Amino acid sequence: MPGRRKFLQTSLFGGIAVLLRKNISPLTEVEQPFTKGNPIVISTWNTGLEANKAAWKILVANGRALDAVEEGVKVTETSLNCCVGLGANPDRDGFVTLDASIMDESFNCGSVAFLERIMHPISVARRVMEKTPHVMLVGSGAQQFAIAEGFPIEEQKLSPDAHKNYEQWLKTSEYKPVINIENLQKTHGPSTPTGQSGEFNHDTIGMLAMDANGNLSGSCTTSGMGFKMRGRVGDSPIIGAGLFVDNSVGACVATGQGEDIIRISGSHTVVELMRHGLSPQEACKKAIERIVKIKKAKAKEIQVAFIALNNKGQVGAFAIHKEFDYAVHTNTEEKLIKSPSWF
Ligand code: SD4
Repeated sequence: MPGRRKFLQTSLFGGIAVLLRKNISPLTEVEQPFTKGNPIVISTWNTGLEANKAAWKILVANGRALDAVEEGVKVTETSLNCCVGLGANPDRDGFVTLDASIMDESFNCGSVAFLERIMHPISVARRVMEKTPHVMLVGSGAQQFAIAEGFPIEEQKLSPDAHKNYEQWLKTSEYKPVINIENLQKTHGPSTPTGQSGEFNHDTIGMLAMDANGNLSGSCTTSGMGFKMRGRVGDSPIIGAGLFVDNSVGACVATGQGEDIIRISGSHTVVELMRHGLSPQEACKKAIERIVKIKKAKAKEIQVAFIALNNKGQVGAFAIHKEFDYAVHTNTEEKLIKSPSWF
């Protein structure tokens, strides 16, 4: 039946009851057989719920998936107390530096890296895609381009949360990324390894959408790992690592330890696995397995998660560690899904 969703349940009844109370679904695979006019948007982490709403407004009005994934993640970039954008944790020198990428249904793509003092790196990435002969601009060149395109230059100032986290981090000045998870306090207690006091310690939103014409697009925007070396760039702005879209197969976006996502060209790998017949869920799992094998015992210390959407409208995800959620919005439901994980 068109539009029918099939849910694969992986939890016991008790677990389901708890999760439903929290509006977190235990379901691990959503299948939405593609029919024209049946759009879908998915995004990483619980911040994806709000971002999906903005994307959905565009999809439901028969807009392009490309517009949806740009507008969606802009919501997260704007929320200054959040994990993404100018409100996020700085690098070890105390500056917030941003990376973003966007890709449409025709292999058009654009990205920015090491961009400072611009509120919406995702929109600058789109301008790079649409207005330059290049795919990627970085640092002062990216900022110069953004200003020339009319993007306002923002004040150089840490958000109150980021300021507090940075002060705390300076006490040891040790770069030791903590595993990106949600429900941080549940796992670490009130004093978390980097001093972060909120419910989560992730720094990224990745979003994938299919519009009413069956076209796919994706976006990814991040402040990168907090307290990174100045000039460090992660996977998010690297097409094929943080994000990849092939309209004839599917799309994938990544979050977590960027260095280890780059190592296996993560998002491209997931799309290639789907091309060879794996479901989005299986493809994400296989790519995670590859990272776990490479990292050996160190896999316990890092988080990586992939979410994927194929061109039939099926979605899936897989993470190294638990406490990775992703948000799904279809024409009948909006929910947070708990991703299955290696550990
Ligand atoms: C990075 N992948 O810069 C990003 C970080 C991230 O949640 O996803 N944090 O490596």
